[in-house]
Amino acid sequence: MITSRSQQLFSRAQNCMPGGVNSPVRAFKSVGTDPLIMKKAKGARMYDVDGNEYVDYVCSWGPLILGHAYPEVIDSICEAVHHGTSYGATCEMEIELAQQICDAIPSVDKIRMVSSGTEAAMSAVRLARAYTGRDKIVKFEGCYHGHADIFLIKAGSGMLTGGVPTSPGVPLKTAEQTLIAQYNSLESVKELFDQSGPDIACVIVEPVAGNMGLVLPHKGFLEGLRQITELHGSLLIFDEVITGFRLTYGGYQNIAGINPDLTVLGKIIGGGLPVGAYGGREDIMERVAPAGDVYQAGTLSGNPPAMAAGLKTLSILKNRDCYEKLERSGSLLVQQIQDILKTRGIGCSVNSTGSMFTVLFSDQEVVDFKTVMTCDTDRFALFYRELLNQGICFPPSQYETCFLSCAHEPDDLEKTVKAINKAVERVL
Ligand code: KE4
Repeated sequence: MITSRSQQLFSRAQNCMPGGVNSPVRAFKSVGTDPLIMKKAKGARMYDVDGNEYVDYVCSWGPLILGHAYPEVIDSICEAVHHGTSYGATCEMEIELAQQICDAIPSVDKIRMVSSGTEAAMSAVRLARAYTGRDKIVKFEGCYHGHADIFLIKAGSGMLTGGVPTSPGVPLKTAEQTLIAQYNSLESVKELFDQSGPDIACVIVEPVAGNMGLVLPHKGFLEGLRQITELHGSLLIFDEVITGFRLTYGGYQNIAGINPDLTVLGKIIGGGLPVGAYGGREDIMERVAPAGDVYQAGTLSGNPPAMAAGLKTLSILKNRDCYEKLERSGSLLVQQIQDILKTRGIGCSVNSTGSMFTVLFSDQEVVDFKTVMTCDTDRFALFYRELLNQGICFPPSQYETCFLSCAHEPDDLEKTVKAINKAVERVL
């Protein structure tokens, strides 16, 4: 049920913003309804401009692991801004946050703060190219690393040729430098290295894929990437923008016991303010200007309020039993969704880990881009709108991941299960 004030504001937005949004997925295009315009949020709840209340599973696409407007985070931001919003010079808090992250993720010796995940991922690839002296990169179909040209590439015919641009504006010459492999297929990676090994600077991967719906790495997949890249002298980059501090106090790499050469971070480390970061082995990071010759810069990199939000968020995650609560809530909710789906027969499943899950409308197990493409997105759209009408706000796309926060309480989960039960009855 889209409310009238949302519609009024959305039509105004369309007069001055492309598609009426500042990021495409927010336009709700794939779920067949106009987007909601939000007015405020607190804990696990969001409120649109007409005062409709929603249990929120977007969590700003991952950053708000503590929940919306977490008092101690807000207090830290307020305290920081009273001393100025940006100095254009180093402040103590960015040193502190850098150290906290390096202490939490063993593979990260040094780290550079930037202002978005895209900036972090594109800078990590530039660094890998400089460090190896090679131009090609390998990414996986269905993985997303932000909107830099090098990442907006779909596999061309056959996986061994250079990609073709997905988005207009990406030069063919750029696209040809990006090779596309299939997630969970070491075979597809080996083939690319057989063809172009000496030219491949890096493999960049989401260790748990969150941008084609949630897809978990098969046993041995990530370890295989580590071996292949080592064998060929390429770098392994873990894009942990979603998974960084989401599943444990550190990266998914801490859980998997794998040391990538570079790690890309964002979302949670900014506590809801714009922060990205890339870090890794000292000998690689020392190539970044001004220590080295690989240029990268940013006006608001390391700004005090964003650092304050990130520092407070990480210190709360580190010192309280957040991950136990997130794990408990996640497995309880997913179990109840699976129980509902069992009564409905085929056509729907749940991929999940910790506080991340996606309800997938396919009768196949979703393990990569090819299988996620078997999802019935019309059914998902119907399911989505049914949930929305009952005050549950999932990410508006089949190809995204739901996030729980520490603020989701039993009554939020009960409300969600009831709504899903009703929505599934209508859809399946
Ligand atoms: P940003 O530039 O949006 O801060 O981060 C890009 C990025 C990089 N790597 C991964 C694994 C990511 O998931 C993202 C951004 N995630 C999307 C949603 N899945 C952000 C939401 C949006 O684009 O509006």
